[in-house]
Amino acid sequence: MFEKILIANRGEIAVRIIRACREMGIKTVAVYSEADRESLHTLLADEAICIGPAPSGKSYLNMEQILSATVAMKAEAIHPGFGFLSENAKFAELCEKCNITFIGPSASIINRMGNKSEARKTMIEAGVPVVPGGKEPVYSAEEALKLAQSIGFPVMIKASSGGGGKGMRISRGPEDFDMNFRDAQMESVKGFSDDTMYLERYIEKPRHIEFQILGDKYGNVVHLGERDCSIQRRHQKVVEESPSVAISHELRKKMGETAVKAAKAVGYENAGTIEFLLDKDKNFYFMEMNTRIQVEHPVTEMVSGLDLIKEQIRVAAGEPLGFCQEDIHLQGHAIECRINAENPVKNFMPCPGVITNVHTPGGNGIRVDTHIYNDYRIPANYDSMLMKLIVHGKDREEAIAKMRSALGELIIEGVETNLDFQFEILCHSAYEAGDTDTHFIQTYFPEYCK
Ligand code: MV4
Repeated sequence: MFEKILIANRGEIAVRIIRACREMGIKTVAVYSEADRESLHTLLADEAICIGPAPSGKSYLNMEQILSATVAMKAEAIHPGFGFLSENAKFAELCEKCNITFIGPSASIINRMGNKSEARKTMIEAGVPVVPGGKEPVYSAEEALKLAQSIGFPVMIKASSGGGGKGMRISRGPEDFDMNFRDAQMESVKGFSDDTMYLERYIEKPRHIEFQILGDKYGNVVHLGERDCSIQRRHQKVVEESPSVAISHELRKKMGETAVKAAKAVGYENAGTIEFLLDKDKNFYFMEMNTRIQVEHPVTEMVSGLDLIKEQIRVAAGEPLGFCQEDIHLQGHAIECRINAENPVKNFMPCPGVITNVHTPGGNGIRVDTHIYNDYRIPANYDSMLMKLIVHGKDREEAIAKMRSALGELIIEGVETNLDFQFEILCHSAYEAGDTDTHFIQTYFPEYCK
């Protein structure tokens, strides 16, 4: 096992990783920017090293600085968390070259799955269902229109390097195709310096269902069930839960086996997520693979009883998975609400500032993952997520009741948050009924979508 791990991240996930390491008897090194001297991860790690100024480009994204810090502090492995360098194939490759273990899949897998049209092609060849559409990428509006006509409208135009909805457009017919294709491609060139596009049939009001998978160095892969992350706002997840109300035991088995097949097709190692779109008729389609630990991993931990960060560290150190698919028993129902420093009535504008008072809920089945504390100053340089409130109940009804109770108890003062918005969602009859597709917020909270 590793003796010392460097955590190349900040905020609640850095704290989460430090705690897992400490429980495993592994020493921790935090890296921090000049804006994060007083951040909880900096204070909580065994050792901490400043890696540069506040802007992430000069600190948390600065590969040379992070690698130098790892060597200087004599850490054997880097946990990248999520965001920042977590899906940067070049960084994973540099780690490999420096003889530092990158806690995640290999650089070549990150590269292959980060290219969405290549991932799609890989899955087609592996016999994994994908959204009907083209197998090869397209580069010009003319060839794309021909393909769109053979797929049938409406179509989704997507950038191969896209993410977070960037470089993505719907085309409802040949009349609007040219403009949408050019817009999407321009956005992709601007954002990712890549003009590679691909087309899929547009699925109306799908659910976003993702399967957690875990693989070791010996070809063993298991899935840990699904998370329903359909409640999103501008491609940012707001509420996540497991299991999904839309998935029967039989469908879970089928989708889970498909997720494992997808992971095995690329020789996947470490924790990963297979994202599917689920349509109204319960057809499911591979959409993307995420090659990192995700923000919403705690909902899977709550229903599976596993610690995903510890599992990541164990498999990265070369240990085989200590269980097989039959050993995994998913129990009860978990929900996560993301609490952000933002103002829902001002278009969810981020609201950095000083936390003047925080009171966190607790009790049976309540988990709080956060890095905030009284008098903590939230820097304006990073994302606005302050806390993840996670609950676990025997069934969905109990989990909802626990989340309402926990949200009601939570106090965060000094900055605006989306706490009241989360409470409104959890109290909505459509949420209670499980009527939660990807248009949930637009449909039931149009006043927040202006
Ligand atoms: C789709 C789709 C419908 N049909 N693809 C959004 C972000 C990117 N990861 C993929 N996305 C979508 N792809 C086809 N062929 C609808 C979405 C989509 C969406 C997906 C998951 C969660 C929320 C969403 C919100 C709007 C659109």
